[in-house]
Amino acid sequence: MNTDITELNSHFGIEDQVVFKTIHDDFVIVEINNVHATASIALQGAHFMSWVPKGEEPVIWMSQEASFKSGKSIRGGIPVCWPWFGDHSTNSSLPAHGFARTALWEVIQTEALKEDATLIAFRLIQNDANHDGWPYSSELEILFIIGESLRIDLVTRNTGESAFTVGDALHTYFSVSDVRNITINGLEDCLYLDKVDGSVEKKQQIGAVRFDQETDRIYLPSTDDCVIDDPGFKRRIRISKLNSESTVVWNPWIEKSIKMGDLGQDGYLDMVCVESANAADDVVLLAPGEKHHLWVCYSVE
Ligand code: TA6
Repeated sequence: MNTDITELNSHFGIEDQVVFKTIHDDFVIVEINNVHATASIALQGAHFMSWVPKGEEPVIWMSQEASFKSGKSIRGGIPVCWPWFGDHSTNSSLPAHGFARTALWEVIQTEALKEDATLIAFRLIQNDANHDGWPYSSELEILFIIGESLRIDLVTRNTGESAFTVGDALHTYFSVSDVRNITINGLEDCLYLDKVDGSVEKKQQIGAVRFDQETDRIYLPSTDDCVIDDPGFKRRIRISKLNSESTVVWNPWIEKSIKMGDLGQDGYLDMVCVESANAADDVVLLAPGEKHHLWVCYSVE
């Protein structure tokens, strides 16, 4: 696996636009800088960590207490949940949200696009360690286009001889002025599983989603754009998606934040997760040779 900074920069670097470096001693990241925005992505998990459109507040939230240690998930950014969402269906000792977000990925492409945007793509490095709970032949790639918007394409391929069912999500932490003062539109009347009270009966969303307590919901089916309306930052963040019928909305609130310990002092006030997923009944069956694209576009209005 190529983590040599010099080699990465010589093969994939683009002068002043795509630069690889290490942080916290040995954590390899890539920094992107173009006319539209700056961004940063860790090689571990192909974990998108920051996106700051020029002249905007950061759109993606990163915890002040996030740790950048090999094999440990990063609190914030856009964790890639794959090949399952939440707990593994039969073996709860396996990592929640799968292994992709803590595994090493390799860079496969970088390109300066004509609309002054930057493309960068990664592939998950499959190895024996990855096969605990996932005895299948598969390939996972992710492509980011950082421009006026942020476009992401998570592509799962079945490269084996047997069908498999895959769950995934872009577990995106959005930065907000104060979660108590925002609303999420686009989920009105949708049914949802409420994980806070054990997801027994489906509930129905009445009006926009507001936050005054721990919120952990899987809206299903939900295919419309979601819009985070944030009067404090005087902006709206639009979340468009394709090939996903489940949307997860999460804020840990006070007690859970304290238990989790890595959201920072009152960090829960500054973030909300709106996750475009294939979760619960929305998991995807792939026959040999088939592929699935989970696609999102984030834009600021
Ligand atoms: O997507 C919401 C959720 O499943 C919550 O239940 C909470 O566990 C959150 O993900 C964070 O999970 P993590 O494994 O990153 O701590």
